[in-house]
Amino acid sequence: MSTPALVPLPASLEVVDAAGLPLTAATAVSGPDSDLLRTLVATRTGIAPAGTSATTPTVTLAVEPGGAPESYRITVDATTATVTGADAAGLFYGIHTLVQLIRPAGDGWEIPAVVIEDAPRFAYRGVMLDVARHFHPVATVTAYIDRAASLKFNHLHLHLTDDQGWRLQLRSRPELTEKASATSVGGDSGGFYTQDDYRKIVAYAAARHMTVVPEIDLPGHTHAVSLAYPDLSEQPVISDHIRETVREFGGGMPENGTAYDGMAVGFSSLKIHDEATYAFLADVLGELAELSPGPYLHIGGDEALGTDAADYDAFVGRVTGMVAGLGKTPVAWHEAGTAPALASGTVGQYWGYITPTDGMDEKARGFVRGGGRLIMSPADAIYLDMKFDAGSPLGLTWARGVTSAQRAYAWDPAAVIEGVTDADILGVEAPMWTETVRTLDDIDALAFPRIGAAAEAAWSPAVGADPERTWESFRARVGALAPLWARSGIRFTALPGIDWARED
Ligand code: TNX
Repeated sequence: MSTPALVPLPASLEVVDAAGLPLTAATAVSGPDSDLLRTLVATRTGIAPAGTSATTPTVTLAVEPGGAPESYRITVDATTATVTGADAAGLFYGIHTLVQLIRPAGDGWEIPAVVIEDAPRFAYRGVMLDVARHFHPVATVTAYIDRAASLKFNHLHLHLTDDQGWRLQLRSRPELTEKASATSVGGDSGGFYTQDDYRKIVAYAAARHMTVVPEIDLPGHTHAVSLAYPDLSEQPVISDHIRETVREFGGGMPENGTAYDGMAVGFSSLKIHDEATYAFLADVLGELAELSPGPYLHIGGDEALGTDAADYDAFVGRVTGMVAGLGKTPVAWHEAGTAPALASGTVGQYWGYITPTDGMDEKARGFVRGGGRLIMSPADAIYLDMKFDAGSPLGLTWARGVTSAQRAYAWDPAAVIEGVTDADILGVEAPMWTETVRTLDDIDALAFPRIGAAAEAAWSPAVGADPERTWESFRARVGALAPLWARSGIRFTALPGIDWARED
């Protein structure tokens, strides 16, 4: 009997040498989230299990408090499958594991006989979606939430603002979306979320045990602000990098007060010595904190290339303090780790390479020294917007060129930054920047299957702690998910090196 193929790999899986549970229209389902399981089984098999509890076989779902947060246990034999979560999230993840277990048997379907005990390695397991470079409507965001939640991700980081657009309507500053949301990269159309849209996203995520982490990128990546509030913005700093990007990718030179639809980074900055900037940020961050029930508020901080280093440090010190004052935990990209006055407990997001360059590791360690922890997003491993095929129009290549599924897999979060161990790591996040990404199909094509590697880095035992935590094992396991993904409408890319399963 072949070993069940699960992604992310569970903490423990025992295959029992016995008959599995037949899955038919007569199979009964009972307990909390029965409807979710029925829907997922119907998507996977075309059969909706509609038996009553008096009939066998039976799937029993339950929550029994006591275990680790988000943990669950599954036992399957010929008459009963039981999924027991330590909490509602644990049950939710157990249900998704059970669905991955479903396999064809004869003319029908079965769940193989197993015992699984599972719990996450890291508490924070994130995906990021850039809705600024290209605006993505609510339906795309909720579809991505479903995809990510099924792989046990529990945070959705929304990159809500950048040079190209401001995507969240604010009551205190309505001019932002009125004047700075109309376009996307390449002259594509823009858009923004109304407050109701944003609340809908937050609620949809929460119902799938995901917390939204909103980001307002500061003090750079703020060209859009100049369309609404020209007085708050410095003039663009035009560097060789900007000229090169314009040569390579087209688009005009950034000009304050005019929408920017190119792909250059690092030219914009808010005025750091003007108190009006902080009055603006008090409104923006205050309203964002009020709209966002989650504990985190991301203030960006990346690539402020035109900003003087001392000014930058002073700015992120002050702004992380403002966020802490709102009762939220600030999160910032790793550059902010240089700031001596960073609010204590600020979380850093590392986006350097798996072998750090240019002192990025030292910047990241600054957060740990400040009593905070790190989110690991190494660009050359799990930036989902890196090109998987030189010939595809999708994706970029700056993080060590065209990538592969194996490169996305072969790293461990605790082996990237010297001195940073599991205790210093809050979790792992896979960002999706959208300069080249316009649709859900584009998102799927880039994210799948590499998002599976990110899920495994975030959830599964460390590399070396389990004999199945290898590329050889992953390439077989992730390939076995192809029928589930196809039936779920996920337009994944059949990357080379993976044994893609077929089911006719
Ligand atoms: C770098 S990594 C950026 C983004 C770009 C991305 C494209 C980081 C924090 N900033 O502004 O969209 O590269 O891959």
